[in-house]
Amino acid sequence: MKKLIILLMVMSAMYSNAQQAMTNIPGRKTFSLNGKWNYIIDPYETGYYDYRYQPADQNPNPTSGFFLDQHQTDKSQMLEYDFDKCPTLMVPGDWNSQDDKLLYYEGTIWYRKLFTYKKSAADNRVFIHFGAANYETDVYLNGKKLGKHIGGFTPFDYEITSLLKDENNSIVVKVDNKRKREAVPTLNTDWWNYGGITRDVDVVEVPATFIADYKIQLKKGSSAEISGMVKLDGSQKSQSVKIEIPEIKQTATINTNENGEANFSISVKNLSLWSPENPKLYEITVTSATDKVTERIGFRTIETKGTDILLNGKSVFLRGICIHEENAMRGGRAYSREDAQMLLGWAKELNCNYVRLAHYPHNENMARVADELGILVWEENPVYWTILWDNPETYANAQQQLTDEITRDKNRASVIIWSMANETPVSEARTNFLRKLAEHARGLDDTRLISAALEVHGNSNPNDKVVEDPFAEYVDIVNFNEYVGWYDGLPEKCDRINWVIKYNKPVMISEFGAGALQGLHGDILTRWTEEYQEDLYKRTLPMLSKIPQFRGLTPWILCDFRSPKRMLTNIQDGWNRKGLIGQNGTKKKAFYVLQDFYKQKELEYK
Ligand code: GCB
Repeated sequence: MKKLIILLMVMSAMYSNAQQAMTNIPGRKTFSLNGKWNYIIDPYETGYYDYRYQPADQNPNPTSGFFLDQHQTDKSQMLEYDFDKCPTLMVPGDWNSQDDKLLYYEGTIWYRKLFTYKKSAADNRVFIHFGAANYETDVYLNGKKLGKHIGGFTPFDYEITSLLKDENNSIVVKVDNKRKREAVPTLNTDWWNYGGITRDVDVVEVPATFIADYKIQLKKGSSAEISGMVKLDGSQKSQSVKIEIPEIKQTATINTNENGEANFSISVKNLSLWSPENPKLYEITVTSATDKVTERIGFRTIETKGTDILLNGKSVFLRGICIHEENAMRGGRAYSREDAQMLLGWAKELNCNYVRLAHYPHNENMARVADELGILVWEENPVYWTILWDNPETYANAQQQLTDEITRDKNRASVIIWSMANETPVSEARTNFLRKLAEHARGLDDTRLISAALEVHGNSNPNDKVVEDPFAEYVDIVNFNEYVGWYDGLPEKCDRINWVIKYNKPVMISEFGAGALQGLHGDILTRWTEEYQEDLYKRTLPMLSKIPQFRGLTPWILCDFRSPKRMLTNIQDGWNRKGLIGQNGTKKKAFYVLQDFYKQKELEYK
């Protein structure tokens, strides 16, 4: 027992020595550190380990280590690095797409940026906030370690109030994207392992006691009561806090306890509910004696009843598409509002009311733009394929990433589903792992639905497709991936399939698809042609429509995306070609098949 407690303490220190990132960065006073950062490629981690392989930053008075950002002070001094002379990488941005020699790089790169920041009030506090960096990140300010963060897709921040100098601050960040067996995701994925500081970096200034977090959503099962919590951080924890929705003239005033926390509830009448047809957002202000934040939040209910999905009490069909966090035309990670507008704009053009953000938490702009455009969202934890189910550290890491994702996006009306995992092989250890994650997610947020992308199996009848998985008991919506006509026979096989799905729950298809090189034409039996892909879509949609509980789908995938597993010369060339849109932004024929199907579904569910 004692051992277990120590292990849990060590693990929580590993994954959370960055404190819980504060919520609503766009609503704060920020100073952007985006732009050019000097960098050193360090495959042997010479800037970190000495020649006895001892980490320099574990020495209380380190004399070496790139994080010290030293400069030669006299001509005889021996110093083997100099950030001032180094080339630069743009932040945010993966390193792979910025320099040809980094395309396949997996290892450590050191980033350094100099900045001057003056606080606007003496007792204010200052943090440095990272939207994400992939995968392990060590952060240092003025030679002092702020902490280590593990996980490539979630935000983290560190307080820098006491380390900040009046000018010439040096922030050094060591980012290591080496894949590891015990990591989340693990070694094997069908997407590019983009490394680097992939999202925004901001200096954030807040009052000495500030509003660190809040949840403001309709209470589960109600469209007449908004409820949630507020959390303050700082020495003045007990304060009176006001939550206001000026447009409907509603206010709640609450007192935070000695931990800085309080729950609240506001009765509301005639709220205009958020939906794809009416993406209404209300301006909300949270005001304490010392701080004030504003944010636009929408309110909607989402639940399942039997085999139906009810949005604001009305049955919906989720017309979706899978999306990777990638801008195909740049061939790199997507990160900006413009990227989100482009990707979600294409989804809109496809007549989607829903997207699956695969296979990890995407940048914050996605859910914010989805809120504005009226697109429902599935967010996913990077528990993909063959995670180490028995390893407690792997579980702790997965749970931390899920926590951070939920913490960041819990006020987004667009987000309706937390997905635990993708295509994981059934075993007792895996099901326990996913069940624990699902319970954890429900504990943090009981207002949304839980799902996972499951798999399909056969039985003695060659035309039967069976969905049966012990984890299906724990989800609200049964989702599965199927590739009939691509990995499993030819598209004509779709015409013969019988579905065996016993769950009395809504069923959605989280993936199906076929590879096609945009612009390659031929007959419907020729692989990689647009016609093959188009035919597969034409046959798959009626096949899926035979499932009585069919309530939505997210075909694989909106755009072609880079994958080191896809190396067929002159066809794939390092890209997974299952996109409905090619690498240059041109739509393939199947795009229009799905667009028509969604038009009909929209009318059917009006
Ligand atoms: C899948 C995976 C997805 C792959 C896709 C494919 O089942 O979930 O990550 O990219 O198949 O293209 O094979």
